[in-house]
Amino acid sequence: MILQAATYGASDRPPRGDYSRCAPDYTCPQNHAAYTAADHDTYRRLYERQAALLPGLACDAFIDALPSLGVKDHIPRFEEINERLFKATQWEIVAVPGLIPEVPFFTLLANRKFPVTDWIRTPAEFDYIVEPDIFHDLFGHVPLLFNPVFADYVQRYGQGGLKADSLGACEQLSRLYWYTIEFGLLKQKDGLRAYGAGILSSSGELQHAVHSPEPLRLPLQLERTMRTRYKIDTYQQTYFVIDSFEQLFEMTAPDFAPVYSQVMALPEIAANGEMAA
Ligand code: HBI
Ligand code: FE
Repeated sequence: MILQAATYGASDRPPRGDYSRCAPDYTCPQNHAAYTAADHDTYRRLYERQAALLPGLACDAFIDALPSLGVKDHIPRFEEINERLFKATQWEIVAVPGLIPEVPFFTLLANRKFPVTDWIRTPAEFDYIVEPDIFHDLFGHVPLLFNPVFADYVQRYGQGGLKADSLGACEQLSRLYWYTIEFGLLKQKDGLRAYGAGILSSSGELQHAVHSPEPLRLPLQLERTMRTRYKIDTYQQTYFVIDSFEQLFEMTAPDFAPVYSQVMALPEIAANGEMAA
């Protein structure tokens, strides 16, 4: 069975994972014995550096939940995280070889299963990697799945994705994913903080997203967000800000079908906020 992997946007590099060994739902076993000492050391160094950058930049909910991720000095076993995660919010993480197509991805989320890439970047890619690896997925995405409100939003997003696919609106919905779950900012009483996994797992973008004067920072608004394109290999030029995770959850309550038709009738907006001509 040839399983084609999804790629973010227009990345033209072949997928890195070994898709030949995953099940039809794209999940595969986490072969923990296959990780090398260098892999474990890369994870330890990434975790150490990133955790030190969080104070004042990551949202409180993330900082509070991070210890639930467990071991820091080597790559964790998914089943150990799942024991805690399932008790907390009935979610579990499943290993995948890397990016997977939209519908299998949405289907896993709709069933409270988060796909976590099972390979880690090479030491040479310590500072930057285009594809999401196990560190991006574990450190960036998994802690907030311990937060009940956020966890319910992610499941609702998956359910919405299956509907979006039937309406041909995957691109519009993937922008919502990109500008919330991957690159979202949250307004706290003590200032702006990151909650998006792409920011939280990046050593450079964390500071940029919260403090740089360059990017546009707009209130999250369904139509505007769904019209705004994104770039996968640069810091974001636009960030969308929410007041609370409850706001995210409530926003996904209505049926998106009318929103999609409204958005598709309007011109797209460039990543830097410029209206397409
Ligand atoms: N696959 N493993 C994995 N992880 C993701 O975050 C992911 C994906 N496939 C598609 C995708 N994200 C985005 O296009 C979502 O907007 C659907
Ligand atoms: Fe991600």
